Amino acid sequence: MNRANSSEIRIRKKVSKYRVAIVIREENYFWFMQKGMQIVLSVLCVTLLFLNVVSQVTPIEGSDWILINIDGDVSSSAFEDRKFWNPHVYGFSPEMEWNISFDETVSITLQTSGGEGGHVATGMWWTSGFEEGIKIPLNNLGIQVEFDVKVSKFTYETSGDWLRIALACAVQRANGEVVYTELDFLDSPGTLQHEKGNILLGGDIIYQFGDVVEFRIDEIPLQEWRHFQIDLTSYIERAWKIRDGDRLESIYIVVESEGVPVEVMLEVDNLWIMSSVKS
Ligand SMILES: [Ca+2]
Repeated sequence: MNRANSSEIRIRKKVSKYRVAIVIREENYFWFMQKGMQIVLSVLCVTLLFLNVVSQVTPIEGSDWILINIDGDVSSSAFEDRKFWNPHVYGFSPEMEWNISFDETVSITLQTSGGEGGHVATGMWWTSGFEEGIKIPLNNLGIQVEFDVKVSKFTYETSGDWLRIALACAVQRANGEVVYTELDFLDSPGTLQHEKGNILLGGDIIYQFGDVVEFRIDEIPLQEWRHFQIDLTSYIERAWKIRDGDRLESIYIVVESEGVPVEVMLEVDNLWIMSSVKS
């Protein structure tokens, strides 16, 4: 058989005393190689996802964590809950519908029919949600955040649409400027391909521009409660390099979309913010 003209690749394998010849066609060989690569990549992705999830629920180094906020478990009257959780909407067209209600948990719904983008948000602001009623200096404190979330609806028209749900925080700097760090736990596919992010290059930044740095921390399934425990200081540090004079002014859950019909429903509970003096 002429080797050069052969479309077959011969692999010999020594098994014990016997020699076994496996003859496979080239196209099959490449098919096997491709499948093999797919399996290796899948295992890698699952492992990375597992490590990522585990890292979010591992207790954070530090002791004497002090609770910063009030009513994280939505246990007050609906009137009081609303005061502590500061629900609001920004942007969108007038025909959009949104609702944030309080009954043991926080329920958020958003329905848009196109037009302008915007966001709905609820969570803890220093003015009403923080126990001390002051912004928290970050230069010598670690901040961790815990919360439970269940998303029951997350629909958009096309995969190119821009829809995301995140835990976000605002930090005011010494010069008065406010910067935002967002940790997305559910994104539409289009969100993950933004030119101002590095997800396509294997990074975890969805968007970085101006006063926003947005990380991807998870992609949670629908209809299931998920618990998060997050070392927020490490993300703020990565995004902005914490400096003297930086003060935390809010931490909240936000649903953001831009200009297309979307429908979202989710519940949030047990949003607790804790601080600890850095050792
Ligand atoms: Ca509750």
